[in-house]
Amino acid sequence: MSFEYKLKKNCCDTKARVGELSTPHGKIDTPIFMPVGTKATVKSMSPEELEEIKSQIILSNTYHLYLRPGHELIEEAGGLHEFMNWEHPILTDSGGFQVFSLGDLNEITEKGVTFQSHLDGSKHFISPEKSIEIQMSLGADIIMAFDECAPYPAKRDYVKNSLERTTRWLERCIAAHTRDDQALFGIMQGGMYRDLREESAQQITQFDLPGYAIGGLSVGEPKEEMLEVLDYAPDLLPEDKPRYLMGVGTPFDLFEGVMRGVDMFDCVFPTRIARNGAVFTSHGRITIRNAKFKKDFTPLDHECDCYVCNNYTRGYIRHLIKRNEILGLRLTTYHNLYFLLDMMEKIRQAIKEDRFLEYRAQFYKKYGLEE
Ligand code: PRF
Ligand code: ZN
Repeated sequence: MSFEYKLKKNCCDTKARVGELSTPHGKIDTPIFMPVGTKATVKSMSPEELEEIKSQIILSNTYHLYLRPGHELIEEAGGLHEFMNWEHPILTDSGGFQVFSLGDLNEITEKGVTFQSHLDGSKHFISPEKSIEIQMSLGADIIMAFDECAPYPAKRDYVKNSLERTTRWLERCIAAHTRDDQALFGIMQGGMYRDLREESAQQITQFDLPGYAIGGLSVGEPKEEMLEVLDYAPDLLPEDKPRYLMGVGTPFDLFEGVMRGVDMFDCVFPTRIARNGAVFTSHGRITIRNAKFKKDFTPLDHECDCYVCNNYTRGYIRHLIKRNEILGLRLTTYHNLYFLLDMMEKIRQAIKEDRFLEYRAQFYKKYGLEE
């Protein structure tokens, strides 16, 4: 199977680039944002709606699907695409990060991680081999190596050990991975330490993989620290392979990541805030629960051309959200994802037409962001 990444155009004055990644379930235009469907569903969105807003690829989670309903069940259903009726590309995260952030961690050893389920306290063991086995059962187009993401802050020695273990685990992931219709991406770690990021990149790029991710960012560090790492981290990865910044996805982060050479992003942010009634608009984020929207019979964003903005008002959506009506969160989720995907489309177009910085400046000014 071909997992070709074609670099189509470099930005004239930043490290941004436009490319195309081919997978067995279709092509992905990069830079791309991947909506998160942790439990084999992007919360409240049907696959038809995801197509309507032009989602090209979605992300799902090994950790959650392994615990419930179980990867064997999904394999029996014909794999994740069949199970959830999504025929376009899917990426699964390895469970590495989720075990650390959600599970009650019992023990990390060279063999793997023992943890207790955040659902029922049951004990489990996930190793690099197990993560790959689960991800092969799920059958996503892109799967991730099982890594160890250091917390923030963490001492240099700790981070060094975890990045070196991540490399050894990557080697085991590669050995365990036998499906040639899946692309396995390696993950760079190294925390906020430049020399450790360099060491990690140097180690993981010794394996010729179809793509590489930057892990260990957006784990609680100040924004400036993340940007500092992003100033050099993407450059440590091959130019002719896609670069994926894991778990990052505010409008600001997307622009800043893209201009530093990142091609792929995922984040629960747009969908999570939507369920709390927070929505993106071209003039910044608003909280629709606010009393000032009670009799506002205009769309969520007057510049947005989505189904929600064409048919519903702020006042109505505020009422739905306040009354905990299901339709409320469906509409805010739909709009937020549309907004971000549309923004990424405009970013790709701007890079192609040599006006990325101009578009960024214009977006930031209206949205109320500082460059
Ligand atoms: N590793 C993995 N998944 C992740 C991360 C990571 O470091 C992050 C960090 N922001 C999000 N998701 N495997
Ligand atoms: Zn809209």
